[in-house]
Amino acid sequence: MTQNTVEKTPVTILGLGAMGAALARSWLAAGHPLTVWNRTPARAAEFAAEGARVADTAAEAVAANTLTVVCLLDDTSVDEALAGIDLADRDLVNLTTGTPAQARARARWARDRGARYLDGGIMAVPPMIGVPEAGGYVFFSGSRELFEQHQETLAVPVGTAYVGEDAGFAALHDVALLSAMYGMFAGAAHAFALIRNEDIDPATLAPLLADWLVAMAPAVHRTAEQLQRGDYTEGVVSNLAMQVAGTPTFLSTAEQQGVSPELLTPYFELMRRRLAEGGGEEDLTGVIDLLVR
Ligand code: FVH
Repeated sequence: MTQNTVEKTPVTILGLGAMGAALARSWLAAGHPLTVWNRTPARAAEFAAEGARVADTAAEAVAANTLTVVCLLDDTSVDEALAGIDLADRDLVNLTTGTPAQARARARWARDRGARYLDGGIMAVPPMIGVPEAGGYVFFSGSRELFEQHQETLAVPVGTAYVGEDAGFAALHDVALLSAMYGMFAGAAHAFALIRNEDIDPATLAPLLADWLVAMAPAVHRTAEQLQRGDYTEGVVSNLAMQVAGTPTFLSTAEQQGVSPELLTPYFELMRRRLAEGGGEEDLTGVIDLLVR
């Protein structure tokens, strides 16, 4: 073991699925002493050859180091993996995707067991781990003290973005961004469906689609400004009345192409409702108020 290795914070990781394995390898590559545990032992065995200590049980893995990173399938898996384990004086960083409520409950649960807790939402897919130029990062929330103490270690696999003491905020940011992503994928699915039965190569549509989505994305900054001011008519480029007038074109085109409009209609319905309420001169921002119950 080199002097350099000795100085790196030892890390325990619970969960060696696609994401956990990528995280584990990046800490190993950076010279962090690593203890790993996985429910299915076969997945952990290969890490021994890569320099990790393989624990037989989650309890043994947690006892091995102060800092434990959890990256399991869901909150139920975390419950099952950590059941009955002594967490006193441990630093628990949970990167398992969950809801804000689950994160807050887990923070209370950890505190009741004497652990410091940080929740994380991973904004990256496994191939982005350990590749700084890929732009991945993790939202963290919960104990600021824990975050600041371990930031250097946590930043080894991907970037870090601390979003507050409320343990639920990382999950909330994570789910907000991923929800927007699904909206984008839904739009792209509709676009590809429109050309599916035509003599148009999807590979020629793809770059056009990507460039168009990138060109439109900065509109979210105007949305944020309008929400801050409470005035949705400020800086409007394409008003709601004009956009609603255009919706029959989209629906007719879908029908003519033999494509179900089911991904578009819920959004169009909200646009029509806002127009009916008098929002014709506004941007699409008014739709947000219709969503908030
Ligand atoms: N992979 C991705 O693209 C996304 C990117 C954004 C973040 N997500 C979240 O990361 C968590 C882990 O995801 P993953 O990709 O590693 O998932 P899997 O490859 O399916 O591995 C799941 C691991 O969880 C273990 N596990 C499942 N159930 C239990 C349980 N009841 N007790 C203990 N461990 C459990 C599973 O173990 P095994 O099946 O090998 O025994 C894997 O280690 C996740 O929250 C994503 O939403 C990934």
